[in-house]
Amino acid sequence: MLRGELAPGVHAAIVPVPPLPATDALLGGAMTTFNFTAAAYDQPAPNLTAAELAVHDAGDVHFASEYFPNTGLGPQFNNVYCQGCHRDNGRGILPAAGASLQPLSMVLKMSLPGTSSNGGPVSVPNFGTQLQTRRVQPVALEGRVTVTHTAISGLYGDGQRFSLIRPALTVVSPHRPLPGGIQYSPRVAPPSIGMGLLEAIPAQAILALADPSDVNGDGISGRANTTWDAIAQRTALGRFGVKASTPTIRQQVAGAYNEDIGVTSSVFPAENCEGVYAACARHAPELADSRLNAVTFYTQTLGVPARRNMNDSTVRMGNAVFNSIGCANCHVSQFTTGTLPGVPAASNQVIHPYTDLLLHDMGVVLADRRPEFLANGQEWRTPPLWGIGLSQTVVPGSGFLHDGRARTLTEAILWHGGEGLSSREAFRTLPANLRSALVTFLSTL
Ligand code: HEC
Ligand code: HEC
Ligand SMILES: [Ca+2]
Ligand SMILES: [Ca+2]
Ligand SMILES: [Ca+2]
Repeated sequence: MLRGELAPGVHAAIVPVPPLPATDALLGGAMTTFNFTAAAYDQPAPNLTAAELAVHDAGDVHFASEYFPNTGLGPQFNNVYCQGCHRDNGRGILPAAGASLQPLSMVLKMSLPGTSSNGGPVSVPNFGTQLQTRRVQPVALEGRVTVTHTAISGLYGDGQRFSLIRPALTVVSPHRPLPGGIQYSPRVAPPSIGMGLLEAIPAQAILALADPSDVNGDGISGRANTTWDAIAQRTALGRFGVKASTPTIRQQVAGAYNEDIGVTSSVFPAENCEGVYAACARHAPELADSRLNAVTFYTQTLGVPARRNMNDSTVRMGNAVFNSIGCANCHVSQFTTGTLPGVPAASNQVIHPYTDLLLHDMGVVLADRRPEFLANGQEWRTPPLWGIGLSQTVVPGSGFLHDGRARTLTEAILWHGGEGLSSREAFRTLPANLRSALVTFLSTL
């Protein structure tokens, strides 16, 4: 028997979860929304006051406003606005194989081995910690990226075949020679819904789930990331980004303006290319604090779509499979938020994000081999699963996992390794009807 394979007869023991009370459909508590169209991720939380909604709407406008060289764009950047990567707050897209096109809605992080003075990744001289694939003339282009895909196939327990694709990104035509030993991490933009609620989860509730040396012996050893709070200038629990290396939404947003769009702010006043070209020299911040505040508030107050068809019998069966094969050990279904200063709408809510916000070793096949603060090269933060069934409605063609390699929810599960291997193996060896029930359940989140 493969590790994690269910003992014969266990399938029969999986019975549908009982019908759930209607309130369980409110994944985002009072921030839950009921638009299930392509605009599903672009809804303000319904519990904002009129004054809050006005700030949210101002942030929405900025999120979708393009930058130009005369408004601060670049000189080195990946995209001209937030919306370019998080289309309608949805996911980025992994470029097709063979294309030497720019991966516009994904970024390639890069660093040298070791840790910087604040505990984070070490900058690559002349490149920093992210490759910008666009630039404003006459500044040189940091480099281009080409994408290749390798096909991998495998078999389900019942002999049915599946195939996966594993992408690789390569830097070509770098503006300066690349030193040896660079660690790269390709990442597609994740959805940006429900962020205020994740920020409002009390740190103790997250830390309580950490089990770094697997004391309870369930094979799951989630660890919290401890990162650098650039605003408070101290170490802090990380929650955001695919390795939970960012402590707050404000820092995530200011960081995105800086690295992704080339726009400086009071939080990050240096251009991402400072010291490399004259056009990158220090100048007054390009982003007004009022705009940073509005985009931060906007991102914190996007609603989360409600669950659909929760009490359908197949969905209840899929939910039972989710619980019984260990998915819920990392994709933790329920938290109660604490108080998030300035965002009362996100405070004191019972939510169902399906994440523990902890880092897990997901095995060599998903590894980027690039540490980020305490996260090692095989660890990733459990992503929230709320809204995941609408991801491809919001952005057709978008995939799953940190680099967008999984074309379907099924493929996302099949890529789980490391601490997720026993769940993955249990899934792989389930009868087809139970595999399908699990995926149906995910598609209702
Ligand atoms: C070039 C593409 C790109 C642009 C432009 C971009 N992002 Fe992102 N965004 C990403 C990627 C990639 C990540 C994951 C980053 C990481 O793991 O460190 C991310 C992460 C995030 C997250 C955290 C999501 C989570 O689940 O933790 C938020 C919030 C966010 N972006 C908001 C914004 C905002 C607001 C803007 C505009 C100021 C913006 N992004 C611009 C690509 C982009
Ligand atoms: C050990 C913890 C763990 C377990 C157990 C686990 N997951 Fe995950 N899951 C993760 C992590 C971490 C990722 C992100 C990996 C990456 O991006 O490379 C992830 C990613 C996913 C994604 C893609 C999410 C996205 O936004 O792209 C889906 C879907 C998913 N898991 C479903 C499941 C299901 C279903 C199960 C049970 C069969 C399961 N997971 C078991 C930790 C876990
Ligand atoms: Ca600039
Ligand atoms: Ca750079
Ligand atoms: Ca454990």
